[in-house]
Amino acid sequence: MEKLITIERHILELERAHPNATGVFTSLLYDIALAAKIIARETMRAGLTQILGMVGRMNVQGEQQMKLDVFANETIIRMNSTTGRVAVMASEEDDSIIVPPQPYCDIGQYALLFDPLDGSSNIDVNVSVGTIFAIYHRKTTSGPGALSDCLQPGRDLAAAGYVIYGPSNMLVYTAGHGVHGFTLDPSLGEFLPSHPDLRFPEKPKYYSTNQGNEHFWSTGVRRYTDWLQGVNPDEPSQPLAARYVGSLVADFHRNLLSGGVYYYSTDTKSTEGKLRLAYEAAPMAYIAQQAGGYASDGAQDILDIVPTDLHQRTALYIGTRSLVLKAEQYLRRYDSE
Ligand code: FDP
Repeated sequence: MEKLITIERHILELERAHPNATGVFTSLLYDIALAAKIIARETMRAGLTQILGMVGRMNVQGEQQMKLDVFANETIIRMNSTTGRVAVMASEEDDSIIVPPQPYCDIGQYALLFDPLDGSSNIDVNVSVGTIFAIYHRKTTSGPGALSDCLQPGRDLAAAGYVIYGPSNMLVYTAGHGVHGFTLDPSLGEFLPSHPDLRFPEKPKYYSTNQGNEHFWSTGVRRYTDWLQGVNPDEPSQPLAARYVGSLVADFHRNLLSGGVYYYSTDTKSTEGKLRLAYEAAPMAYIAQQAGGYASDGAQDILDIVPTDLHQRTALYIGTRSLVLKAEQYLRRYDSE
């Protein structure tokens, strides 16, 4: 009979496989899972709140209703500020690093980077959104955590994951031993294992991109898209179906389960790309790699890029390995004069 365990037990059991583990890392993942439950609860309420017309007004306690992305951001920060596990944090919502108060910022061993509510424009229309997180060992050896602890290449990640708030809420994470998916059982309030050892399927089904940007794309990106659609006369291929939610977490998750590629290229309108390297592209790239996939900026492995700025943007091609390698091939062939 399959054993029934919670995410906390699962993390603990993985930790037992590492004799030198102190338990700090396990607790940090547990803190994130708890923050995810709180955000999931609020996300579910958000739809209702809007129907009842309360957003932007006072709630029953006389407080202003908080926007969900702000709520998610504050929840994760509060959950991790005084545990003594995190030396420094960085969020999509904050310009600078977030340093926990003394003595916690001194004793913390990890840097936690996150996008509290990715794809947030979807929230107003009741479509899936997500949280992305990245955990690094701190590099600084004493004192409070610093910016340099957050500017590490994805290859050095200790763990990464995402939470998807959708028809059901799921937490998917990797700590370097495969990718594990958990589904929140609302009646128990626990994440239960539902998708052990996730891997991209061999045969992909989908491509996901904002094709409204086509006029701004390079020749390489257009030819690559033709190839994905099976209409490139120079290179016949099996056409893939297009699916685009406009929330990286949701698009990635679907492609992880069904096979496919998500891409947001650089173009004449945004020469840097759109997605953020440190807390969007890098953690998702690590998950992709652990699931047998690949992520590239079109020329190199996302995991090799060392960020120089917290909010640095990048192009991103991510998903089934062969599809991402093909993107690199097309960009090399058509765009690298
Ligand atoms: P959003 O701006 O809504 O937070 O993180 C950036 C992101 O969402 C991705 O999640 C999403 O895939 C992409 O941007 C959507 O961008 P477009 O609206 O330009 O397609």
